[in-house]
Amino acid sequence: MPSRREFLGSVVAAGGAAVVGSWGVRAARAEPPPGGGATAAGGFTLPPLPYDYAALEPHIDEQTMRIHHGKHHQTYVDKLNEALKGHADLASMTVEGLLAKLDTLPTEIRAAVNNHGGGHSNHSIFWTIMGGAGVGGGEPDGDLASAIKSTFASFDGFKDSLAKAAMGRFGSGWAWLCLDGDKLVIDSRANQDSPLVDGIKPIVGIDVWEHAYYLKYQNRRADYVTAWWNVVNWKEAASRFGKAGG
Ligand code: MN3
Repeated sequence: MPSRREFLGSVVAAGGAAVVGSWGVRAARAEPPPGGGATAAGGFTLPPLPYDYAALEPHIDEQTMRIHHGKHHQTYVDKLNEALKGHADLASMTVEGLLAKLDTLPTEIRAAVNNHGGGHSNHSIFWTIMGGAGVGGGEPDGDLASAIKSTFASFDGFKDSLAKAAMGRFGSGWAWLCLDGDKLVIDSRANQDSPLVDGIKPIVGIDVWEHAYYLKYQNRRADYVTAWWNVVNWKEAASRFGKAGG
């Protein structure tokens, strides 16, 4: 049994084996049907949370985590699977692969993959780049720290830039630190739009949909953003940065 962290980001389809890709989330191939051929559609599953629902307390409350992971993220997974019914070739791809070729997908499923595939990918990243006491908070070190410093002048400068993007996102969306080519950038998008659609690789990011904070913070998004820095898992962020080629 792999550790929870190793297991994270892998997705197991019924009858399939866990597959861990460098970019995380993929639908494992189910056993081919007798006679071979197409794999079953609907292989995306909710990745387990790599910590307890209460682990991010007091910064992110247990009830929010239960609903956010168990209901909201599950719904993105379910609707992604539903959209891919009848598209077994696409259902066997990784969600990152689907997002990367969004503009070539059949027009009738493009919006659903953008919304629900984006939601699945964004949240799968989000759970991994947070952690509770002893894991979350502090500052990065190593190559990621150097890159942040050279891009934003200082860690505080970076925090200000990301927080501004998070606060400036009108309505629902995300603010990310991403790798665009070999450059770190701040990227903010509406709804569940993923930077991966443009070939930009998310490193760490904050969900600013109200469902991410409303129970505890109500309309006080700024308080949630401030608290979120206490749960950022910089070790995981550094790992993502390395895998992204940073
Ligand atoms: Mn969310």
